[in-house]
Amino acid sequence: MAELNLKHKELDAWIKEIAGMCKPESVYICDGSQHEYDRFMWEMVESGAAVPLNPEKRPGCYLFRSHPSDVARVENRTFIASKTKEEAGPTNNWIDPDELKTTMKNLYNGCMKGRIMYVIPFSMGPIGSPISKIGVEITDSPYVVVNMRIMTRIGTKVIDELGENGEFVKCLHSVGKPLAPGEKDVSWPCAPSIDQKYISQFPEERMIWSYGSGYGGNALLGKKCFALRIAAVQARDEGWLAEHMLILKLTGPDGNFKYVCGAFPSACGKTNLAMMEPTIPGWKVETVGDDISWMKFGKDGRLYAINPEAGFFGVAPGTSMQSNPNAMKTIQKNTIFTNVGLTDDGDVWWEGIGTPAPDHLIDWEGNDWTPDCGRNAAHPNARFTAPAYQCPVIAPEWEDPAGVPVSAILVGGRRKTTIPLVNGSLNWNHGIFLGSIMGSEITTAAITDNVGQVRRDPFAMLPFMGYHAGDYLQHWLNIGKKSDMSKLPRIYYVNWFRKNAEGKFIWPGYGENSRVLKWIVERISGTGSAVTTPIGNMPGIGDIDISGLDISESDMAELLKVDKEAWLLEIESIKENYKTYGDKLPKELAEELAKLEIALK
Ligand code: O2Y
Ligand code: MN
Repeated sequence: MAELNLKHKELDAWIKEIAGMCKPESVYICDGSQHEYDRFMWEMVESGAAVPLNPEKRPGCYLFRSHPSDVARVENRTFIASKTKEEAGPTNNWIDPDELKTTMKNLYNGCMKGRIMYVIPFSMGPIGSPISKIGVEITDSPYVVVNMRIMTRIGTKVIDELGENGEFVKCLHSVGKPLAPGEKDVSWPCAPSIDQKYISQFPEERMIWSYGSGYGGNALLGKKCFALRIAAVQARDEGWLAEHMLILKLTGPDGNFKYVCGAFPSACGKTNLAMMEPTIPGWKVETVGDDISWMKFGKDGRLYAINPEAGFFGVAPGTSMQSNPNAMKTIQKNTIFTNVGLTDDGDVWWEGIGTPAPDHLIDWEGNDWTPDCGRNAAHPNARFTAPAYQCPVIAPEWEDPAGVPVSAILVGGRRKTTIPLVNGSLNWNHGIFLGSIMGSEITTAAITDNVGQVRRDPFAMLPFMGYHAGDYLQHWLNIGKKSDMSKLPRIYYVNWFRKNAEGKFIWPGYGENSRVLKWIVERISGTGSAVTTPIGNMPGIGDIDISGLDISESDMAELLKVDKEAWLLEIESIKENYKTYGDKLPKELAEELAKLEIALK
């Protein structure tokens, strides 16, 4: 510790304080170099934590297998420790911050014994952009370091950007598995029981403490913890938006382009949409981001978005050359795979990859696997971590520090009935209303009692709002009040997942979704037509370009129908959901709901 003497005194003092509490064997400040990354990878290969993949098939790629108890974000162990329970609201787990700190300090005390404490200075967004923010993650996991190097911009250049007193978010992480003298490490250390895991956000202090898990969103603290939960609070206080949205660039045959953001809950094909290959001739989609969008006002009064991340942490199962060819090309090299199958020739395989299952492989738990063994080769939440610059359709301006001007925001969910293929908002408040009611039908067998019910997930932010959900929606409404509404993005509610009476999807989805994007761009550009309905501005039959698509007129009519009976039931369900907000339900949203009911009757 004696050699540590950073010119940023607050950072220097914090590192020393954490080292004093966690008692690591040594402290290492990451410089972010390729050499450093390669060294950590090889150390993990040597220790048995990582498997290098066949360099002829997947150059620069590695496979990790997590502990079977540590495979996904743990929402029931995720806490918003604001000063009062009221500030965290009804949709977050709240613990008094002092009580939580006492509990966690006990866990942190000596938790890094026998391990190296890595200090990762990182920037969310291009270094130096007025929209970017800096964090420093302290962790005892080298797996976290290598993933953070792909997912964010890390190292000495970030320390330089911080200067002597730059602002940063303190992010502390430990896998929660100290080593006794001489004890051999396991390949995926983590806390032994679920109730020892804590993913804690302290919004007022802009601070994150994570303990016990080494996986994804629990451990890569720049992503959900900072870029959404803490940034949402910063955005509220500073007048901008930190959202769970993809950002894409859509260019038409005339060369004109628009930027579109999109909020979707999980299992709606968000990464696929962000990298989509349009089926309509002459149209092109390029990716700016696949998961998170930070939007701030430019001098011209428009909202400009950056992708605060530098990589993709995508779900592997289901990703194929058919569902997402550009993701498949992105992960060809320099990619970290977690919890996928390992083929006998050193490649990866997962369910839904689009190639036949090999006769034998090693599954995500490290066991022999054959197609008839009755188990999955990959965990359903297996992931790839890949650099965004490797994406063949990354937009050239994806790292523009000024961000990209947003013309439209999509909101959507997975709904087999009621919600049409696309519905345009009537105005800003109506758009926020659409964002507030979005969600997906519950399909998981884990929640059998509720199968078929809608889990409302406003702007896909339910697990990521760092404060009261009612205040969050009010912030969106206030953004409208403070600005020239004519310059704000238009909001569209889309639903790719309508089913017919036989239970089959009516709309083909994937690249065909470009037909809906085309209509949206035509609307924003003032050339597309629409009909005003009780629920919003919708395409009339014939307004969506279906040339070359094998879909009947009656199916299109079904996709674009306003099903009055179903909407009246929907209204009852929305009313029920709105009760969650108590007296924090924004009055503008109650008014929108009342207007909708009147319009439908
Ligand atoms: O399971 C995890 O820890 C990852 S969660 C995740 C990863 C990438 C993008 N989105 C998500 C999410 O939960 O929304
Ligand atoms: Mn996400």
